[in-house]
Amino acid sequence: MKDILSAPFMTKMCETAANMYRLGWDERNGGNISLLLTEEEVAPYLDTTQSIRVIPTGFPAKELAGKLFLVTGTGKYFKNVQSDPANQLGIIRITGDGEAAELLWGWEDGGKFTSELPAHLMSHRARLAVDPENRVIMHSHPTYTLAMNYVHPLDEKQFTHTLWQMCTECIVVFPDGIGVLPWMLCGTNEIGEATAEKMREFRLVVWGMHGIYGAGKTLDEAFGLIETVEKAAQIYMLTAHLPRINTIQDHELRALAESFGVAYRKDFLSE
Ligand code: 2HA
Ligand code: ZN
Repeated sequence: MKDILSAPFMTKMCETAANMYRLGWDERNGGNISLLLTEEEVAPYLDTTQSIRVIPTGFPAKELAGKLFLVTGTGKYFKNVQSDPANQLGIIRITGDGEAAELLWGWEDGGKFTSELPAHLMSHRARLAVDPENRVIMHSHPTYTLAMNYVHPLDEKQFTHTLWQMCTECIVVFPDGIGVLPWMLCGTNEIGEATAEKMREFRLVVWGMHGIYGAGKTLDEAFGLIETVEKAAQIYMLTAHLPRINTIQDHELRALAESFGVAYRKDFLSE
């Protein structure tokens, strides 16, 4: 077997968590990531028939039975992922009945998956139904995005529109817009179900006054979505209290989306 710490999925996960920490999105144990792995990419590094322990998930995910995920651990700090992956991360396989996770690697100190596993698994299920290539669900607490939650209406049309206006590239990067949930209790099946419902329509979902979820085919795609939202939110927060004398007009946003050929939320622009 090859050294699993050298596997591309592992090094990329560590690099991504390190970048998220460096950008201030994941203080203390804030944030979590799950990456869907294929048997083929794991096989050279791990005997996937060897289960270390079985951990109940607390909800059924039958559609994901047998699937492998690399996941961040509950109570673990993103700050430490790169230097200590075997305690911070785990590779799990969803059991045949969909109600538990077999630990195949990681959490060597007895740890387990993120408390937000319901939101992650339900979101994977929702994204896979619309995009069979989706592999990543990512959650974090980016500073300016969160700040904006306190001073801007938590309405998905208005929230998306404001961010589209903040950087020319926004409508090209997230033409599908941003779903917005009100403040809800985190770590529950309810917020997981609500997130997954939004994920049928959006790759980005704001958890009101908590943080953001991003989905993508790769870690870079999910990261890049959140990074672009955060950049736009930063510009909003740097300018919201100042008189606005210039703005990108809706006809210009439309021209951008048409020129780049992206499927954008036309109903998020005025006529
Ligand atoms: O895992 O971010 O939402 C820590 C969190 C919970
Ligand atoms: Zn959180």
